[in-house]
Amino acid sequence: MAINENLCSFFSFLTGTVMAKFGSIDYPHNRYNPLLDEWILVCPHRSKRPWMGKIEKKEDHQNQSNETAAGEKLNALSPGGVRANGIQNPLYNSTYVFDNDFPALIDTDCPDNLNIYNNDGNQLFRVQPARGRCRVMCFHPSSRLSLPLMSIDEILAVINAWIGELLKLGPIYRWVQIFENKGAIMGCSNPHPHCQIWASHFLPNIPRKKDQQQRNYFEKYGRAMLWDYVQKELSNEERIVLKNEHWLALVPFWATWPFETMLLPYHRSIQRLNDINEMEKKSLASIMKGLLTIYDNLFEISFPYSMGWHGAPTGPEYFDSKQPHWILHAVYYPPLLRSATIKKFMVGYELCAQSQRDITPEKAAEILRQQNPNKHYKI
Ligand code: H2U
Repeated sequence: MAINENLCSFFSFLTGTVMAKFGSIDYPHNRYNPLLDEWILVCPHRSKRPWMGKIEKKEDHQNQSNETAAGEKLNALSPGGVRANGIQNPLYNSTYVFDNDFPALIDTDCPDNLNIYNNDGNQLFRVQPARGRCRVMCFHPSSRLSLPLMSIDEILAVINAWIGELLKLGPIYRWVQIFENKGAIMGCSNPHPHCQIWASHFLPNIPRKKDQQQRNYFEKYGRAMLWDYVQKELSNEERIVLKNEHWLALVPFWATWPFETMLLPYHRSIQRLNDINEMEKKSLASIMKGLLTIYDNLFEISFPYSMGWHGAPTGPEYFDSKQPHWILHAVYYPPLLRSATIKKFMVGYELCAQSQRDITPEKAAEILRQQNPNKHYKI
């Protein structure tokens, strides 16, 4: 029964006006992601396939979302909450940032020469030290509020706290990854609204690739890749979900996840979060609220995703230098596909060969645009 309901609602989603308007690319094709130098296989006709696989429980999202009574109980991230190591949080009334009690990266004196695996200099067994610092940021004192349910000023406080962390960690670390895992389906371990910050002395794979690709483009054309990309998107608009005076939320041409979006500035070239002015911060808070409200309204759940900020790399040599090949952007990767209960799995062909998606980015953008960014389904 649940399977049929899900299929029916998804078919009606994709048929009618949406299908008629964007029915032109209805055959399999590969799309290029210039930021990562990768191809994505797009198979729109596959949206029609029956689903006999895993159906997530809708209540799972709700139980693990931060809006239930369960989430209200004092937990380790709440004001006054006692953390796993016995430390009690202060009674904070806005954002609160602390060093992760279980950090993946630490700044201890790991030896530079880790040659136990390749003491003959063999290139097939390379090891490098990995040092860094991990932080946790609580967005709000209430466990019941996710970002789209917060006020603009409360989201602004989160943006300011992100910038504060970047200003503190950026001069020291080569990369400062701010990311939010939302929902248990994305591996989030705590329902209190929060994100993490992992700062490392090395440039991780994805930013390293993005840095190289954008640099190559800049050297060839004398303009930032994402600047050119955004101007093209503005002239067409079919992948744009939301726009305000400074920011654009769109489903990238090369999106991999069904309702993946990218948030980026379009009025001027901005390299990093700490480059944005007060007006831009406020309009960023506003577009974040709108985009996340759209996400929640789509399946009427607290929408799960992993999001992260990507801006010009940092570190002692680079923090104060201009890196005009970069444009700041946030990426949102939600796992849900057909409904609140059907998840897209990146397995099989995706793991063994290449990322693949069914619904086209244009259809995904159209579906997201149909949601009201100004009214959350819960309010
Ligand atoms: P996630 O929900 O994305 O897993 O992030 C929660 C982080 O909070 C996680 O990295 C940390 C976990 O290590 N944490 C503490 O540092 N102390 C605690 O007492 C609970 C959770």
